[in-house]
Amino acid sequence: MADDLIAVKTEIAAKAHVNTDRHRAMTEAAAKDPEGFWREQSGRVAWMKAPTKIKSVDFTGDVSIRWYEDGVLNASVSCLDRHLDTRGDQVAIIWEGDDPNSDVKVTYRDLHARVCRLANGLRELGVKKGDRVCIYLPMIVEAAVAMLACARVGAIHSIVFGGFSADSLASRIQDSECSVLITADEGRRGGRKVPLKTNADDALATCPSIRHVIVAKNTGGSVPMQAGRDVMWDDLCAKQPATCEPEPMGAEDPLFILYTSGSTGKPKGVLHTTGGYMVWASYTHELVFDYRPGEIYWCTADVGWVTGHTYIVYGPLANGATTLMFEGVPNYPSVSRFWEVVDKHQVNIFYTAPTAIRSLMRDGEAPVKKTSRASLRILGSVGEPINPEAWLWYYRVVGDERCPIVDTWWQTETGGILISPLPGAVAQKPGSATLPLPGVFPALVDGEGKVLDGATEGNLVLLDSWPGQMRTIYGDHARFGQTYFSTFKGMYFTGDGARRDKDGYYWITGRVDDVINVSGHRMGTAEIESALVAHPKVAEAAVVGMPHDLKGQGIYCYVTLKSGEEPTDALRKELVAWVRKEIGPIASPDAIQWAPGLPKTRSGKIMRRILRKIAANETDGLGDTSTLADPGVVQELIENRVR
Ligand code: 6R9
Repeated sequence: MADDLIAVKTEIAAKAHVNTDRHRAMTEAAAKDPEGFWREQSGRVAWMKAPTKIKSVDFTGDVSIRWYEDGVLNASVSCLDRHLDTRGDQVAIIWEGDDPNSDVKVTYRDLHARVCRLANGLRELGVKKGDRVCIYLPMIVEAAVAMLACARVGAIHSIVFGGFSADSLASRIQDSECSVLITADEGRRGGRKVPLKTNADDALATCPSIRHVIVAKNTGGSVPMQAGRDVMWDDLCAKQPATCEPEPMGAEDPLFILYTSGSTGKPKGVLHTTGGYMVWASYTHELVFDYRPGEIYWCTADVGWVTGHTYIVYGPLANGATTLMFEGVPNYPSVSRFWEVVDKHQVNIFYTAPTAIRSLMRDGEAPVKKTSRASLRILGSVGEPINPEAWLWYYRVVGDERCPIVDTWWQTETGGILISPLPGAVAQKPGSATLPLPGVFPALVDGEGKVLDGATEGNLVLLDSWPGQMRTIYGDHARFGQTYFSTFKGMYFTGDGARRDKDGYYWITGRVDDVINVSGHRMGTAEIESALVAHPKVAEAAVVGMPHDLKGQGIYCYVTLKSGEEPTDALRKELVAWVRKEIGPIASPDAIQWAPGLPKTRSGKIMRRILRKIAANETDGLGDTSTLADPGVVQELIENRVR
């Protein structure tokens, strides 16, 4: 792997919130006096009553995690009210539609009024502190308004990604017994319409807890409305006052639930609370993106994922930023879309996922190079390991070698970024998430939970809490302890494996359930994928273990070629030789299957569980494929399995 350091850029360091010296000082302070450090950082949010108790954490026994527990606040006040005097007329949200000719700008003052109107509407419908409200919306401004309106009245929002099916929506509503659903007539993505209200109606047939449905008008498509249950957003809000008393919330009162899949069982309702989460969102957004007032910041995630929660809505708005919300997709109407939007809105900070970068790489440099991108200052990556090849393309082609890349490692469970370079402080290595943020204490442990020192590889754990950590699985605290704290006693287990190099840099190798063992050699599938993707003809690759008589496990590779490349036997041999050369003979692929498409979740994560089954020829029990973006690719892969 490329271990070359890319030095901190002096022009970034000169003005950065955190330079190398400050990074060191903060890291030391947070380790020496965590109470003092986090007391100081708590000043980032607007408290109705400032906390005097800072931290109370026990990772053993029943597991109890509390931060700022006697503080009182309301998240919507931190995101809106406190900015009105200083930046009421500043744009809070730039909305860019799927259609390149549609955009909208919403100031902090407008956003505050819209949130207050909906909050009053929710109260009129009987929503009280602690009630659960499900949000099933496309990427429109109403999604942010709905989140903040729930926060304003103390309701716990549970967002379900607009690409999820009626069944997935129903099971999430049932699990947390939501009383209100906020949706829209239809969504729009890549020129196509998504029938949200119709899906919602299907889901609600099995959701007796829902008393009211609020329907935002988006496409204007006609949708059935059920009298007594359904109300149009505009009708509900038109009559409401533009101010609304915020509900005083204890720091440990829940802010939201977000469902995420684990390696077993049903999706878990990850629960985040108010005070610690808000401090974490603000702290990490400012430090990692080096956010400065006046800058335009764009995270391409969907609010249906945790990245959208923390880095489109709560973090940026808490910091008074201008945050861009994008309804569309990277390749519509053309593969230049991202960069055209960057130029159109003069985006300074751009945060996306490796899967998007890799797919755009397939089309070469020209669609990028025809745009200016001169406004860009910092680039970010999140969601999966970014292979050095994609990292370097992002760095050279998109950022013109001018913009540092922050490769941010974190999880739904962690609430916000834990491991990432700070652009003014940490030299980068392509493919490494580098160092923990000040106040984060990762470690690598062996299979028995023994902490390993120095340059090594192991299971990634966190030895102590941070304010943004999840507090429980909604309705199942026992499962919380079982899932995260029982594998290694007294530590939070991430489920990821990582390598740490001689400079203390972390290289996330992927979920440990993706680790394969070939003839006693442990290998990260991400490592082999990264080698494959480094080949000039390969666009994307997914690697899984398969049963092998001699070696225990063999290496099975699914390879998507770049447009125009021919899948030949000669190329297959070339790729085997290539991987042997890149990693070593132990990493010699046993099978390479040409894959026109890979089974991905709608958030772009490859579903390796399915690929492992196909490789193992266990295609009878493929399990739930309902969360796939395109279930059709699975059949294609089964038919062309390599024997
Ligand atoms: C934020 C988010 C979490 C899992 C995580 C890890 C992978 C995320 C990564 C990364 C390597 C990064 N992951 N960021 N792996 N480098 N920068 O994606 O949350 O959807 O819960 O996924 O994603 O495997 O454990 P979530």
